[in-house]
Amino acid sequence: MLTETSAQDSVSDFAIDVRSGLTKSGQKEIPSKYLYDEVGSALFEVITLLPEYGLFRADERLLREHAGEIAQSLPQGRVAVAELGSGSGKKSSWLLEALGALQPTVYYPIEISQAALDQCSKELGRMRNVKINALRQPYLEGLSSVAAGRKQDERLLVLFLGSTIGNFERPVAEQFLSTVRQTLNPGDALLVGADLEKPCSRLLPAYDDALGVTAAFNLNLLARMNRELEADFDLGAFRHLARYNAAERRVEMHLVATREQTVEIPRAACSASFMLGETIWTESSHKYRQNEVAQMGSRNGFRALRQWNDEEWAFAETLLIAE
Ligand code: AVI
Repeated sequence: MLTETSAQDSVSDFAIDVRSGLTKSGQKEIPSKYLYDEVGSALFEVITLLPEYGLFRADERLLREHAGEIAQSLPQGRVAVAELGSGSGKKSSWLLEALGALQPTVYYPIEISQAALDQCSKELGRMRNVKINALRQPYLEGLSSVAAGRKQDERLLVLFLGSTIGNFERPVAEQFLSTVRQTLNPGDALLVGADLEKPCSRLLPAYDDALGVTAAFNLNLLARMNRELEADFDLGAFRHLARYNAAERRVEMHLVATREQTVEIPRAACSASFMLGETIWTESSHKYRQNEVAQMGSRNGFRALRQWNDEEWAFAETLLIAE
C-alpha cells in the first residue's frame, strides 16, 4: 500500500499538497498517499476483506500456492528479503517459510507504520531460519540501507506486492523499477505483484463496494483535512466515484461535489471553490497487461525469469532478475 511517506509527512507537507492540489486550475487532485492516515489505513485493511476486492486474495493465493517454486527459482545461498510496504508481512510468510527451509534468510519489512511493523515482528518472529530486521523508512531509503549493509555472499530478493505499483503513474512506475535496479547487484531479484486488466463489471465493484467501505476510505480524505487542517468540508456534500479510464487503463477514484460550495482550509491558508459535479481526483489504480511488468523490467536492467497467474482473478506475480 502507498503508506510510503504518509506517516512521515508533516502536517505542513500535507497542507502544501492540499493547497497546490485544490487551488490549481483544471482538475483538482490530492496525492493518494494522504488516504493512509490511521483511519484510512484501518479502512484499507477492511477493503482487503471485501468479496469485491479480489486482487488482495489473488495475490495471497499466488504467494501461498507457489511459495516453494518462487524460492526454488532463486539462486541458492544466503538470502536477504526486503519487502517494500510490507504491512503485517502475512502475505510473505509462505515465501519466507519456503526460503527458510532452504537456507538462512533475513527478512527486512520496510514500512513506515510502526503498528504494522510490530505486528509483523510478532506474527513472523518465530519462523525457523528466518531473522526479522524491521525498517521504519520510506521504500527506497529502506532498500538502500539493506543493500548497503548486506553480506558479500548474500543475494537480495525485493518484494513489491499487492499491486502497489498500480498506484504509480506508468512513467513513475518505470522510474521506480529503474531506481530499484540501481540498488541491486546482478543476480538479485525483484518480485512484483500486479493487478491485470479485466472487465469493468468485475473491476469497478472492487473500487465501489456494496458496503461503502471504499467510499468511506475515499471520503476520509475530506475528514482528514477537517481534522488536521481545520477545514470545513461537509462530507455530505461530496460522494465517492470510481470510474474506469480506458485510455489510461486505470480505475480512478474521485470525490464529487454534490452542490456548488466554497470550503475554507485555514491550516493550508486557502479556500477551494467547487462547482456542482466538480471532482477531486484522489487515486489511480493502473491495470497491467500480462507481459507488461516483464517488458518494463527488461527496459530497466532486469530479465523476467517467471510469472505466476491467478485463475480466479487476473493478477500476476512476475519474478525479475537483475542483469
Ligand atoms: C494499495 N493499492 C494497491 C490499492 C489499489 O487497489 O489501488 C488501494 C485501494 N484503493 C481503493 N481500494 C484499494
